[in-house]
Amino acid sequence: MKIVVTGPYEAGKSLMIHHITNGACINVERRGTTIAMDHGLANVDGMNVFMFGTPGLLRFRTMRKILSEGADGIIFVVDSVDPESDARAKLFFREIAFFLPGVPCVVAANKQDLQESRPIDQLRKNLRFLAGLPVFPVSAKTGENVDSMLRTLLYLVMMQWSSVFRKFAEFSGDKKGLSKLMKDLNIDREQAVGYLRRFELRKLLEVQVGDEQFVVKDTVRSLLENPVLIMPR
Ligand SMILES: Nc1nc2c(ncn2[C@@H]2O[C@H](COP(=O)(O)OP(=O)(O)OP(=O)(O)O)[C@@H](O)[C@H]2O)c(=O)[nH]1
Ligand SMILES: [Mg+2]
Repeated sequence: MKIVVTGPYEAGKSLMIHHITNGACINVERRGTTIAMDHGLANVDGMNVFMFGTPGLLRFRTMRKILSEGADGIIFVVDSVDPESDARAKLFFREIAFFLPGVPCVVAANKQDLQESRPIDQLRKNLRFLAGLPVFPVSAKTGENVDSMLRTLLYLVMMQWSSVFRKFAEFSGDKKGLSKLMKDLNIDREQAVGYLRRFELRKLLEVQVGDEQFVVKDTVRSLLENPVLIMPR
């Protein structure tokens, strides 16, 4: 999956990616401020999760647009401590909703390890755009709640793709996999091949014999059939 982590300056996006990827990430930064991107790979129950962090300075909008392209899910990070970042959070939220309409999103109310952090109820009052979104009190520093938040997002993403994923799992290894996918989902060849490319790139499956046959990776098969397995236990 491709997950984009965005939000205002200094909210904790880079530290969040560092935690999620166990340090297996890069941050293109200058004096602690991300100027291009964070990128890293996490593995959740055998599923590859490609993490992309955006710069938090307003002027890097083009970079955020490029990084957001084709993302399957969004982690929107807000600073629970600093009320001065609220106005920027609002702008950034409007921006990501424009780049990625309809893409599942969870909100990380970050820095909850600090005593002066605002509780979720207070944040919901200050940041009206949070209405209707799942908000998780987290700390990128201690890692508190980060895993639950990520798993919930992955669940929401897989639910959005559940009809497609179920068919992938059903026709995995079938010599006429692509044709059956087209027929059952009532889509044309171009769209079906588009799905194959998308999920091949995300390492959920391998395409063989032209595009006719595909094989879902063993490690993710049960997840694609039953997304609830990824939810926090
Ligand atoms: N106490 C505490 N500090 C945090 C937490 N998350 C981030 N920080 C600190 O906040 C500062 C900014 O963190 P970054 O991860 O660089 O924030 P960012 O959103 O990537 O910042 P930009 O890329 O510049 O927009 C750093 O000093 C972090 O150590 C947290 O959960 N708790
Ligand atoms: Mg950063």
